Amino acid sequence: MEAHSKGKTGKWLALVFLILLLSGCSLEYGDGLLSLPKLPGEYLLLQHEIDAILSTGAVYATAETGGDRQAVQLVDMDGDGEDEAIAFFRMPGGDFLVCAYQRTADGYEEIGRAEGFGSSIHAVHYPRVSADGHLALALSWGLEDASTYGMTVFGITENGLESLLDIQYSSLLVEDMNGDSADELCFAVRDAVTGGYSLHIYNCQDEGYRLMSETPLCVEVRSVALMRFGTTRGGRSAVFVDSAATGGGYVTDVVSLEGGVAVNETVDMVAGSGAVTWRLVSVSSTDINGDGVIDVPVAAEPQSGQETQQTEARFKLQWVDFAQGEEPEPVAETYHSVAEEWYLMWPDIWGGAVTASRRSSSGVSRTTFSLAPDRLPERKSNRTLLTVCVYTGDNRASYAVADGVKILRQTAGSIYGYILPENAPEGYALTDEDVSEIFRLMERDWTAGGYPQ
Ligand SMILES: [Ca+2]
Ligand SMILES: [Ca+2]
Ligand SMILES: [Ca+2]
Repeated sequence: MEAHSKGKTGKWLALVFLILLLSGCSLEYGDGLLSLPKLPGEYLLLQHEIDAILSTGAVYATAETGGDRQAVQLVDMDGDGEDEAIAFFRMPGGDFLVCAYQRTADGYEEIGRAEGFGSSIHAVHYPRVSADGHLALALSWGLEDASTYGMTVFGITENGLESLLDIQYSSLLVEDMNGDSADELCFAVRDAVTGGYSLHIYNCQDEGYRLMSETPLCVEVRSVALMRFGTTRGGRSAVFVDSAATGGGYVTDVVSLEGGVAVNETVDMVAGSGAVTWRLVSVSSTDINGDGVIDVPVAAEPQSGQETQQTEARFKLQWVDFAQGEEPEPVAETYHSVAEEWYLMWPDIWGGAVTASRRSSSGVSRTTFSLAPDRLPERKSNRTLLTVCVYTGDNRASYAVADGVKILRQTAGSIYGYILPENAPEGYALTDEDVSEIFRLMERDWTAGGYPQ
């Protein structure tokens, strides 16, 4: 009886251990258990197959980034409603092994395997390859050159895992760009000889991924920072590619897809320049005014002022909608305090008459918006319109109370408050409602601050 009970306990412990192992490094990020796709029973049925591989000295492997990081993932690859299992291992010697299993009446059987060559599994994607729900397995490999990744896209066929595409790239977006219910793969690729970047769009045809279209990115691209999918002012689907620029600052390429042809809507056709999108500060394209069109942040001051630009001026951005063949359309202005992760939607009533200045002391930073001196000749009048105060450090709560600021937001490490002067210049004054409406935290602060963007 005792022995039986011990055996049972041992089995449960083994189960718990298995779950911990399977959820892999994602546990560290706190979402591992949430994203377990099914009950552990499915994993127990797999155990026999997995044990066979572990017994060769292999260990579980997990992806470094992305939403699909577990060592064992249950995914319906063929759209029949039954999940297949994909398992990742690191073999003795360092190569990676990926195995695919199909559910049978009493367990799982292997239907394919492939070996990987990278120094890590960077990410796992499952692009949809057809409207009927078939998925491919796209494995992104980390390479020794940290700015480049390798990708192998596998289809599951009767012959096992078959390679549909092998490519090296710098940045990737998986998205159905043309609305045919199958995902395109958009790669930013750096030319090893010229150093120039281009965007390559692949789609799945005839059971293979083929290059549908490609177009150069602007000559300023030093490294691609972020790619996102969205809609242009002209209503086209587009990839918005935000990049660090040679010579400093950032640029954006807006690449739309029209009739299967990629068109760069922001590049200067003659010089290949994307200077019209340049800004000094690290702010990404986003739908700043909430109208469904992605807007590109551009320096409010011309680029020629780069060397001498005042700190305050470089934080002012004009948000522009691009459409090929048309004048870019400004839709909003902001003041972005990137290091402090907040921004203001620039009030229309301020126009070009208001400047910003910043002072920092221990644990407090104050950004003051004032009417420019030439707009208010009487010297003694108060020119201040708004001061945004950011408190950090251990004493932040008591400092904020002592200063008598009104609190806007609190995050894990910062308190954001403001002061409105009592005698602000007429015509430019803001109300408390105005301030709470125009003050925002930058999106990347969402996880830390819990601000519902
Ligand atoms: Ca299936
Ligand atoms: Ca598509
Ligand atoms: Ca917009």
